[in-house]
Amino acid sequence: MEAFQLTDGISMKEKIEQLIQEIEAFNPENKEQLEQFRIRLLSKKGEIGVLFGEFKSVPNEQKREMGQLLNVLKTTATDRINELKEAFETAEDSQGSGMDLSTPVNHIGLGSRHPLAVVRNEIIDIFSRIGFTVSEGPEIEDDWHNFSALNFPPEHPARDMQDTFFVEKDPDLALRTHTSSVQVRIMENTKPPIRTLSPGRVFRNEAISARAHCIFHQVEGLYVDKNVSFADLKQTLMYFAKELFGEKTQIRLRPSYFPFTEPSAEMDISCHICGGKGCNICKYTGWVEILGCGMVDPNVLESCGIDSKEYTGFAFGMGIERITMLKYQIKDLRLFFENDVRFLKQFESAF
Ligand code: 2NL
Repeated sequence: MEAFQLTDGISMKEKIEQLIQEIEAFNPENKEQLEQFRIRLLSKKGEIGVLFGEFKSVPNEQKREMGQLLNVLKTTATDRINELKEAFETAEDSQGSGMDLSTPVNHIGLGSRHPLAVVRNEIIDIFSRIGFTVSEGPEIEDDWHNFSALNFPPEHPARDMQDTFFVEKDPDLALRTHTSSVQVRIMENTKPPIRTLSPGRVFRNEAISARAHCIFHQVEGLYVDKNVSFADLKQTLMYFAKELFGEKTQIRLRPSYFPFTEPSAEMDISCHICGGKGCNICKYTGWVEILGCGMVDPNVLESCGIDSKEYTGFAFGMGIERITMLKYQIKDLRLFFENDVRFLKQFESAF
């Protein structure tokens, strides 16, 4: 049987074999040559397309063989062209695009600790030297741990929506307004002696200003044991004040009131800026207030399952923002929360 002839005088089989050979030997110098080759063979009116077009004229008895050959031709062309294209692209990625692999990476500046973290860690260090350990608890609290166990009367203003962020009502869940709630949890599940420090974030519904924010940070301390006295409280806080503000620091306690302590006091330190002579930091009084404290109210001990006839305790609480502002003479509380690097950079040497 005679082979099917094409119009240019050679058989279709020969033409296909020629093309396969040419494809296998094809080695373009660049992407443009490769693209020309692809258009010549594989575009709509390309040579392979034309051959497929002529397939309908192939005699029936040769259709099977020609069909197979045509398919081999098409896959050989497609595979070879894709393979060459990929090789050009890989070469471009590693050098052709003008990228210099020896260029140093962008310098990422070293960060520094936030001033609030620096001061919090300093406070933790001071108290850990006299046996206090750090405790933590949830930021969303129930009414018992935030208020009731701490002797807050039912009509206390802090229980009002005006002052506290409630998450749910009946049963109440709120963002904790102090970290005393952590210490309630500790007392509930620890047998005294207890010496614990609870640093953390607390929340109050306040208008934001230079002196107030709805989020701030506290450190509270609690010591419960047999025979803990007000003298122990005073001595502990004097040690703390001298460690944090310097050996020459004096303290004084003024009577105050908290629902959870009795008696209660506010502690001032002698002004570390003017040494007591009077300046605008201490408002010309020579003293600055730094914390609140007192003897744990027996009702609180009992609420937490501690026998108030056997045990006594003292507690204190301070705002970390306030202490940090005093220590570094920061005038506006909002600076702590803006994360402006120009502010944060000023504390690079603080630790
Ligand atoms: C302040 C005053 C204070 C306490 C916190 C406390 C905790 C328990 C029992 C009794 Cl579990 N008291 N904490 C006591 C007195 C004062 O904080 O001005 N904070 C910023």
